[in-house]
Amino acid sequence: MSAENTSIDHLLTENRRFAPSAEFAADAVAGAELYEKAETDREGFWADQSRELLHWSTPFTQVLDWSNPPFAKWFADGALNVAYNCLDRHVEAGNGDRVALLWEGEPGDERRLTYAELTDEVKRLANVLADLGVGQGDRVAIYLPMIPEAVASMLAVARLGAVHSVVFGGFSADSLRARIDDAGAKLVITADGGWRKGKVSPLKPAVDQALAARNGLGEQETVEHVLVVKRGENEVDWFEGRDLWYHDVVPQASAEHEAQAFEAENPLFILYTSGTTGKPKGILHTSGGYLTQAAFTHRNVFDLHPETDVYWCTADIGWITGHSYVVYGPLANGATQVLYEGTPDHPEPGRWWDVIQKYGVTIFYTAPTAIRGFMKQGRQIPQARDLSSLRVLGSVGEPINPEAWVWYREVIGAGKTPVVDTWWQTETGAIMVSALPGVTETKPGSAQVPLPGISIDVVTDDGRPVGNDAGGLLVITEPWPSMLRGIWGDPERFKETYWDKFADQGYYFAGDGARLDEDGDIWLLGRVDDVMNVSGHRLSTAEIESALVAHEATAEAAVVGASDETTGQAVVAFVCIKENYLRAHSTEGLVDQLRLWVGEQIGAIARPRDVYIVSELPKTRSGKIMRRLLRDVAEGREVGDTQTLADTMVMSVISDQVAKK
Ligand code: 6R9
Repeated sequence: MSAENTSIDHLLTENRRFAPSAEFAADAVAGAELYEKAETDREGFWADQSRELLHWSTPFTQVLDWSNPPFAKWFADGALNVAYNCLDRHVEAGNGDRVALLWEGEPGDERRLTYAELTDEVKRLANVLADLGVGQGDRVAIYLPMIPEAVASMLAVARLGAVHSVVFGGFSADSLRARIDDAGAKLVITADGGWRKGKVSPLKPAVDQALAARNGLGEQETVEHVLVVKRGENEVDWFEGRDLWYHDVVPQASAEHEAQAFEAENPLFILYTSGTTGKPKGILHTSGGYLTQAAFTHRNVFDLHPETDVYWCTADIGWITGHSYVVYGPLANGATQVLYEGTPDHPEPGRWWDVIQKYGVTIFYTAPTAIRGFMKQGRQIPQARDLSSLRVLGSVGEPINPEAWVWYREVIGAGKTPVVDTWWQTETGAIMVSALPGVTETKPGSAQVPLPGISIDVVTDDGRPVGNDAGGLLVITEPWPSMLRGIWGDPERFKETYWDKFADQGYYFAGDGARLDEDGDIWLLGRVDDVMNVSGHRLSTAEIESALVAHEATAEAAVVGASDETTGQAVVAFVCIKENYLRAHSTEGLVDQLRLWVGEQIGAIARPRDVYIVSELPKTRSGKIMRRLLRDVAEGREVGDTQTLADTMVMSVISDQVAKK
């Protein structure tokens, strides 16, 4: 990155600071001594955490084996059972009556499962799976809505030492087929359908299609059985001999099942990342290191007090956040959590706030895109609910602009809850960069500091540290317990994608741009492919979006670099306007106002060439804005593949709105 990279300084002029209250700090799980301990002996620190947080059937004596980089082994001579750690041991410790899952279906139905009940369910299901031939190392695909059986399925597979591959319920039959084939899954666990936006969205038909011969592929060959949960009550086709109803086999199965210990590096799951190009990558995670870091981060970043907290992470189990912070972290820590099936705005925009009020949620973890969506609807909606139970708020998935961060704290957190912005990836398995809520003085918009035991730097393209007050590429400089162990079936691609770029230094390349401020705090600037170059100046999409969103009219903004004959790239912005603003103002002249505003906020170089006012932005099902598609519109090209969009219609609406201008 160039030294005259001054334009992104704008983000860093954010100077609001929020220190933890003395009251919060006094009762906080994590104190500053964690950093000192990790600093003195990094591996010893992780070994201590692992011993403290987990039950090892065979204690480990080795911590990290990095003799064959980039293939790491953690705690390799130890053995444990992941499901036992998430379930049985809490029951054995006398906490069987503690609620594990406070489940709410979208139509308003409810189920509460205690640790004892969830353990029982998982043991029965493990017996059923074992009878169907699932054993250590076998792959099981899970394609389910957000229902308790989804959590139970992941844990039952883990209990047998088998490997799950959860496929998000919004993915098509083709994507499901590709993932089942790549992993060579033996069994699929699905449901007839689940509730979304007030109606049943079918799942089983997509499984049937995925397994059938079509699109030039023969019949799928590795799947022997499909286990089907009844949820949507929709009609489904049935294949005798292959398909089984969950309710016909699981309640009848024995609830006796002794968990066998597996070695620490036994594979736990494969999770496919929605790759920007090409074939999805099957990110592989293993057991002991993954569970250690998932449990450690969940406990310390969210200040979990398992006896009293009610935790809610809104992520679907189809994403890494659902794996680490709905299933493994919270359950390993014996937390009580909300599991919600549906969409945030059904039957009306305040549904999430109703859920928080109803269950007295104390810790809430969601994505910036959701927060900006709520900002767009206006603060009256959350303010009509009692959210006073909340005491920690978390953010994940993309950079959170300071305006959204402050709104989150002020409106949702009553101006007093700590907000933790957590940076991590499917590949890292668990949170890597975040404030600790009882320790860190927080800065809106900055993910801030590596967690204890994690080594991060920001470097130039050739791997030299940029130092404070400069931008570059985010790298992880030392192996960490929950790191990916590879890409399923493709060790070469694993090396190429993450390790080749900084092979000399042995750094992991995350693919994110970042900047260190004068205190050395980390500001994430988006994927490096989202960094624009305008007249030789580097501009961050995140920075300009942040400026746009700071304008009173703007609810949400996406910025792309469109190729431009004279300047190389030009800034093109797509903005959604707040409903409240539209009620009171016309949009006449607003485009020019916004252009000037950005110029004022950042500098003339950042002023967008074009600003388009649109009603919605194209997002993936995990809520990431698909800038690639907006770039197509901005450059006047035919819009590319929209398959991974949550709403595939949105691009034709945007193209029309842009054409009308
Ligand atoms: C957990 C998750 C990973 C990518 C990552 C980065 C972006 C995630 C972020 C963030 C800025 C944060 N990202 N958290 N950027 N601040 N707090 O989202 O995993 O779906 O694999 O995405 O998301 O660009 O590289 P995944």
